Amino acid sequence: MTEMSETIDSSRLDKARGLMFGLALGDCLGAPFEDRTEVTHADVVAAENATEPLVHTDDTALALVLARHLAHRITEGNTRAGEYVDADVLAREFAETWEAEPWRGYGGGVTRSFRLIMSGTPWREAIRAVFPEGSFGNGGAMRVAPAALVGGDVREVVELARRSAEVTHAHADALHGAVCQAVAAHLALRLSPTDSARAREFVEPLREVLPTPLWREKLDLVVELCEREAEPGHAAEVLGNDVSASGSVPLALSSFLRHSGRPEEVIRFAILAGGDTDTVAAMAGALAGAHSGYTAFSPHVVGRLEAAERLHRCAERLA
Ligand code: AR6
Ligand code: MG
Repeated sequence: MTEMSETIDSSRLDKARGLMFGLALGDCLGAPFEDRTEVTHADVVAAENATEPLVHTDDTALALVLARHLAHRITEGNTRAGEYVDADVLAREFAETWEAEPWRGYGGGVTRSFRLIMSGTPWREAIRAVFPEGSFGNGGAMRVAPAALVGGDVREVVELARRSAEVTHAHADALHGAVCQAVAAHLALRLSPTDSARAREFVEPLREVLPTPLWREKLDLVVELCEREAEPGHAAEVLGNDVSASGSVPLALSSFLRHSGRPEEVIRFAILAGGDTDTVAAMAGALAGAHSGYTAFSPHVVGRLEAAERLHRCAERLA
């Protein structure tokens, strides 16, 4: 191996680790602050500096399932991105993971779908039995970032995002949310850690894959808020901070773009914006880690993650 390819491989691995650890870190640090009001910067820093293990929620649990699924499908010899997701198997793996640890904070709708799947209902029927128009929750987007590690280009990443999300989230806005988050992760992986992301340029490719007035308006607002250096509370008022995909994915993107190059600040911004803090911070953290890499996080805080070993293994297999 030449010196150059060694450098490329080590930066690829650092970014893959950064994506996985950033997701888990945002989830774990954000979880205790969900729906709390009047949280300060000092509260979040105190949570970072504490010493107890960091316990994750459904966001990290299902991202690990997707990462393992993708790694397994590729190892089995599937060579086209369309084959990296076996929807029937993935739906079953998500449901089994819920059944093993139902206390991780799953949404009410997916809980009912997973119960139906475990009792033998095919996933397509199960999810329509719960919400006939499909769930518009952010569950497809919160776990999607590992897809960006295996999709070779935007088209493949879009396909993987949709296929991995639709087994639980069939509503068009949930799918748009997953596509937005996955393509943003793809772009963050390709951006040098020494360059900061420029909001207006960064969202251009996202506009191409999100051809609806709602999402294009959200992207315009993301750019405007970044350029005005809006505070987290104001960004949440404008973009939303709830459990819907359209009310949370843009806020995560905005957190990343506002502080790109400073991953701890990205996660703090997402948490200070309030609402569904674990999921917004998980999505923002995945983008920040994909951009800045694992080595940009404090060793103290990543060392406290409950799933640290599994996150390392998944990143190594997918990188
Ligand atoms: N009609 C009405 N309400 C809906 C609909 C719909 N079509 N879709 C979603 N909801 P869910 P998630 C509401 O259950 O997206 C966890 O804390 C409904 O109230 O599909 O996987 C995660 O960590 C439903 O219970 O779950 C995320 O933070 C809720 O949206 C968050 O929940 C969530 O949709 C979302 O998880
Ligand atoms: Mg959660």
